[in-house]
Amino acid sequence: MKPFIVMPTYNEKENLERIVREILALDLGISMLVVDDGSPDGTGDIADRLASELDGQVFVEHREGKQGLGTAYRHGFKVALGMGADCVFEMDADFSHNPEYLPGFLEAIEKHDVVIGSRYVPGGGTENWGPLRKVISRGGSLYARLFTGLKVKDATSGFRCYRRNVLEAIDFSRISASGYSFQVEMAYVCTIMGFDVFELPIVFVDRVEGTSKMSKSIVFEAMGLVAGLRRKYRDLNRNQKL
Ligand SMILES: Nc1nc2c(ncn2[C@@H]2O[C@H](COP(=O)(O)OP(=O)(O)O)[C@@H](O)[C@H]2O)c(=O)[nH]1
Ligand SMILES: [Mg+2]
Repeated sequence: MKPFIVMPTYNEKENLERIVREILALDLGISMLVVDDGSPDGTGDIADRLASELDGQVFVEHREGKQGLGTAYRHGFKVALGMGADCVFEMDADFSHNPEYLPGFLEAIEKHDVVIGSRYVPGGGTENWGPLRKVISRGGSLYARLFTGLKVKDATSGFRCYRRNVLEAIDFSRISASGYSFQVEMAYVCTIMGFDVFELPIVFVDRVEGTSKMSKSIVFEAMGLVAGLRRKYRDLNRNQKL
């Protein structure tokens, strides 16, 4: 197994070094690919320093200006596959996604095509979130399930792992979401294509350092896009390449 973590960053100078070192200290043979969108706070320089110190374990892609989470992942997947990844993780830099879950993900991805860290299955949950963020997340998951018929309970979760063959089967030029709705679109496409999507319970902890990039426009993009998913992919059948 050659696992890669794609970690998008935008202004994560307080978190990046610590999370990278914590993940590598687990000694799971995981490589890390940071995709930084020209963070004004210098996160990209920290990533470069880590990449040269931890040569062969940490890699960096720099993009110009904030282009959204979805496009950062699309770019990162392509690069990680090009480097020979067998499975690719999505993971935030802000410690909301606890590195201690990584061994459980690696075990689960041996048996499933996609593993989603889920707050809304038994054993999962959230910590330190205010009431508004809870409502947005719960409401978002429910909204996604109602509009798309998805069985996945936490379709907006951004802590995931995909097997290589799943990412290779998807034509990313068709995935339109640039922001967080990317997660819902990916969960939907994977399900319709007949991949085995497994939800692993996780407790999501709100970030302590730095600030969230969630915004009203991201929520609105997500609502519109999710509502149109069924129609957009009505030609897509099980076991068919996208
Ligand atoms: N490269 C890149 N990373 C982003 C962008 N937006 C958010 N991120 C990163 O994506 C992860 C999740 O974002 P975050 O603000 O924590 O979202 P929240 O947890 O939903 O509040 C963090 O590591 C962010 O630094 C973006 O436009 N480009
Ligand atoms: Mg976060």
